[in-house]
Amino acid sequence: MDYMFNKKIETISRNKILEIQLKNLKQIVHLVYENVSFYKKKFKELKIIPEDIKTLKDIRKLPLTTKDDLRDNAPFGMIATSMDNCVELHASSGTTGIPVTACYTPNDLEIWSEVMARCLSMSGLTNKDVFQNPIPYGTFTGAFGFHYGAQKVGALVIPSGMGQSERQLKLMEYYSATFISGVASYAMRLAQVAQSLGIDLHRLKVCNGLFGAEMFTPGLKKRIQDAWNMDVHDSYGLTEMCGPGVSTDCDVHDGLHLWEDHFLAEILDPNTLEPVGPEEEGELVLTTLTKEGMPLLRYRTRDITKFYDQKVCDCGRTHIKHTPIKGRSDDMIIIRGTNIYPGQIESVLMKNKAVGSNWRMFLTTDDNNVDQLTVEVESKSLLSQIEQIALEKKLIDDIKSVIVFNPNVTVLPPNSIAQEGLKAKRVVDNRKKD
Ligand code: DLL
Repeated sequence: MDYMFNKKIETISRNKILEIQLKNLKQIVHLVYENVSFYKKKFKELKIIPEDIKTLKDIRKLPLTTKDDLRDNAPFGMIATSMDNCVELHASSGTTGIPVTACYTPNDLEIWSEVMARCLSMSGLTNKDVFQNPIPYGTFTGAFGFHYGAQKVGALVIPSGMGQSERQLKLMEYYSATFISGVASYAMRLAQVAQSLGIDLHRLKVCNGLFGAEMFTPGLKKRIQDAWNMDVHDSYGLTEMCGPGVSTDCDVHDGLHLWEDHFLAEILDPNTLEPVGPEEEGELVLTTLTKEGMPLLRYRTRDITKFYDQKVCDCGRTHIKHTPIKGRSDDMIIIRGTNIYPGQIESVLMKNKAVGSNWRMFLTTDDNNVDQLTVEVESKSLLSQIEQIALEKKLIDDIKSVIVFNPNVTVLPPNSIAQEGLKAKRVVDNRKKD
């Protein structure tokens, strides 16, 4: 069974967790009310004061916070302390406009390291490991979160940064790396590069990996496991909370433990904004309980998941578990009246052994004004024309069974879909908008 970085807090009783949450919630509510004009205004509009928060259920009286609120107050309008107290800044990639900026006090960095150390230990990292971190070091939270956490565990960190796949593989071999991290799709990209260079990944010493930052279906997880012959864990997080470090799956591999002493989680119906029923799916909404730099109340993550009802896991941890993120509510595509998450397509593709790991989907409108879906996917190895046509037919049938109508499928040779940017871009929507 996996090692616990902070056994006392990871196995603390449910009653105690709730007690800590209430105490911290009251404090954070005071902090933002007194220091962030955005929240002071919201409290006035809602006719509430911090003293109205008497129980955890009272959280529902508090305002929700959205990415637009953060953008409207960018870059530093949501900071709850003097800038003199902040020592580090990170920002989300800002693919859709103004980046979200978060500032950290020394205590925020300490807590970030602690939650990441818990996630990494849960995934098997110890002070005997050589930890390679192939994530870009920069304003993206990924590299620093893993770096701080791995050092806190006491592992030897190789800050290899991202890119230059051949160099990454050589470093792994040269320094006998035992544990790697990264953006989920990059682990598969590295495996493909290794194959084309004739490097046998099973000969490397790497036996554990913790990945995340984007859609991470069980199918892709299994692919990475098999390609690298290692145990793979799923790491979830977002810049607005700290970066990676919010939750990770334990060795039971059935749900991700979310650190409830630092984050208070709710799952709401994204349309009604009411809490969903037990084990029902909805949008994850998070409140930071201990942050000083940029504490947030009820932040709408847009990430779709559900909680498990079971409170104590076989691993002994008491912190709540959620299912792997199914997708973002803003990623859901409605095509010919059917709701599709890209993850559903990926799940079908990853089940097929002839399929490689890179894929994307195009949405277009044909001359009759009907929406069309085309899935482009790489094959695992070079195929003959007959094999290619057979695979395309098979994938059309398999995808149809999930989305009801016939998609177009094009199978491409290995390594032919170029990846731009840090996170894989799976959906290209070129439909006519009227
Ligand atoms: O991606 C933080 C991170 C870095 C997490 C490295 C894990 C590993 P952002 O760039 O702010 O932060 O993007 C956050 O990415 O709201 C999810 O939609 C998505 N995401 C992150 N982790 C996962 C995961 C980092 N494990 C957004 N599974 C989140 C699915 C994920 N989606």
